[in-house]
Amino acid sequence: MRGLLTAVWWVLASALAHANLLINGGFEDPAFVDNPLHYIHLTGTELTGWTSFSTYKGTVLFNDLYNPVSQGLQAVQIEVPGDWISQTFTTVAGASYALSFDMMAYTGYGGPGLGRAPCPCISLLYVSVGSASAIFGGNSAGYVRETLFFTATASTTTLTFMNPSVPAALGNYPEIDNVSVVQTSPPVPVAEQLDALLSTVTGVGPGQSLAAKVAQAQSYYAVPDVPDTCAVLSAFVNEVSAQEGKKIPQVLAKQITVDAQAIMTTIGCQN
Ligand SMILES: [Ca+2]
Repeated sequence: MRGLLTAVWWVLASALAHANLLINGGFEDPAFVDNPLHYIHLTGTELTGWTSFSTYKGTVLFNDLYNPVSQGLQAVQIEVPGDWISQTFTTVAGASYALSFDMMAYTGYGGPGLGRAPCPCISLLYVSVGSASAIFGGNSAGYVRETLFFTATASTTTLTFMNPSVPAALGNYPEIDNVSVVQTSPPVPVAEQLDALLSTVTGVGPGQSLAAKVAQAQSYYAVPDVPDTCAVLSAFVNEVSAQEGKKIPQVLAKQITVDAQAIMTTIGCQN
């Protein structure tokens, strides 16, 4: 039975693998009637599927008479540092995903390359999704497809595109289009996640305390005794937090915390 369920899961997972989990990733809705500016400003939730935040006039939804779009008839520009758009979508904790999007910089400032004042014609975009975040650079030469891989840590995941607060010299407008999130692999079984966590923390921190806690969690989970598995993992996360930047390097501490919390989410620990 378990083999059959696994087989069914894999079929479902492969079907899911090609489905875009985002709504309106091409920014075609709402379609706007062209005007002399060839764009409109959107605030709040007018951009279907997305939430927008702006300290100025809003997210710029434009057509190709303003600047090129990479898909369909419209794309967005996040004009002011600190402004963002975001969308929350359904995920499976522990599953892996790929976020892809097309990005460029506004050509009105010249370019490609460094362009003319007030360029450089590079736009920067801060992207945050699931357990991953990164800053991408766009160029006014044209759209480049970017990809960020992430692992979901909960049943929903929020994607945010933000114009980072950078020096005005680098403040050209980031433009994005054709955004998609697809699942690339099903969740790793909890037993395998615990094995991986044990191997990551072996030799990390003071004594064998962290490794001992993971081994204890493995014993409880094998019973299965979920409440005690949760209690041990919770104590593990607290110990990592107490040692972060001391006996455990900060980056490693964050990583093993995310890994442990992903397991806790998957098995349904009540935080
Ligand atoms: Ca589009």
